[in-house]
Amino acid sequence: MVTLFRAPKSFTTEDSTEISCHGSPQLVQSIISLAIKNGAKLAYPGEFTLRAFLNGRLDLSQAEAVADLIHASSAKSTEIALNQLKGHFSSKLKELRQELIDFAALIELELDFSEEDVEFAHRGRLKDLIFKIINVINPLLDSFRWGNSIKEGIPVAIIGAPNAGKSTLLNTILDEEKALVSDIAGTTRDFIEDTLVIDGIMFRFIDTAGLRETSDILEGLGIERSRQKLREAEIVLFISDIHKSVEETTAEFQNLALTSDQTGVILLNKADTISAALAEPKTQAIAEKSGTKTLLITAKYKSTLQPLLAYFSQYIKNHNQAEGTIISNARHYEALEHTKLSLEKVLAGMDTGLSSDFVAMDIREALFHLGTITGEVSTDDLLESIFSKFCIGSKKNI
Ligand SMILES: Nc1nc2c(ncn2[C@@H]2O[C@H](COP(=O)(O)OP(=O)(O)O)[C@@H](O)[C@H]2O)c(=O)[nH]1
Ligand SMILES: [Mg+2]
Repeated sequence: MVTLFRAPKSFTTEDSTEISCHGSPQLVQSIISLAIKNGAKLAYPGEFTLRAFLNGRLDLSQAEAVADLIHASSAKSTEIALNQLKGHFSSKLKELRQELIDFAALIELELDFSEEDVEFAHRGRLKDLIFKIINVINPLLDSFRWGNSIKEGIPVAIIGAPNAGKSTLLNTILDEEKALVSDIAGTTRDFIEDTLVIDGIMFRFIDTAGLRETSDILEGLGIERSRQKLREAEIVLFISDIHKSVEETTAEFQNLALTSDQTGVILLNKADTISAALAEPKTQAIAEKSGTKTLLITAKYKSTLQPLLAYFSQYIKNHNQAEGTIISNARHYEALEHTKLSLEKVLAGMDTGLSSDFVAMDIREALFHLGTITGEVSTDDLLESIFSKFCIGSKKNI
């Protein structure tokens, strides 16, 4: 079936057609070949969206949202991409940018009359505008850490001594025999990673090689990777045998030296091999001594992991509370940060009585960075790096 879209009422605003057919690759291939034989050419990655952008159908951040939507792996990342696609975020930025452009024009006008010492641009109002823009930028910058976690998946490292039950835990959480489990210490050498969506948010669970001193070179390399995964994680599940002493487990956990950005949970494993009368007071004691959430589990049995899964749900709830737009795009984050720095330079310049031409330069710089987000300012390199990531279309440079 062929659908015809007449310009400008199409995605790219150009005349276009879509062909719908049954999904067998062979069938699709022969239709494509037939089209090419009749003068069609293959689209480059992201070419349709690039055309939509160049023809003014979408701005750049909306075009990026299309790519995010294609790659979205959870309900929440879909929601963020859709919000960005709707353009509230970019229209707000465009509005502020326009106000700033108006001021820049006035200041530049002053430069033409520099002999006469006139002031067209009211400095107090310019300051107000800059504070207003910074107040819009700040919460966006703050939202990025969470936004990025939603997009890439929240990294959860499973850390602990050999044979603590890390691989068993991974397998039980995933409901899959993903990692090899054995009673031979040092079984897991490289890290193993898989994702699971909980309450609309993707988590990346990373099983690692057990931390210990070793003379085995391969195991040593694995342990080095464990430490790297530990540093990169947002949540660290520290798993330890319930038979270990309160002091030992607490000290090992504290040795991980988690940063203030990271959240740790202590999991005391192999509850099935000890009486509850012994295990429960011990769990209590470790929780108190470490000041960290501590759960008693039997990694082999999913039913014992309910409190852990509830913990993840609560973690999501706490982070989702923040209102407003969430940014998940590293490029936007960087551009906003640069905008803020330039605006702070404008403020500092005005406070120290810097001459108008320098103030104007800093405003131009802020306008540039702000403009790169929505694509009012763009270069071929930038467009290429964005649209080549669409991964749909023939693999050739734009
Ligand atoms: N009884 C019992 N054994 C467990 C439990 N979790 C793991 N194990 C055993 O402990 C050994 C080491 O487990 P593994 O997951 O490979 O530990 P890792 O080295 O930390 O990855 C294996 O023999 C597992 O069967 C548990 O909850 N209860
Ligand atoms: Mg293992």
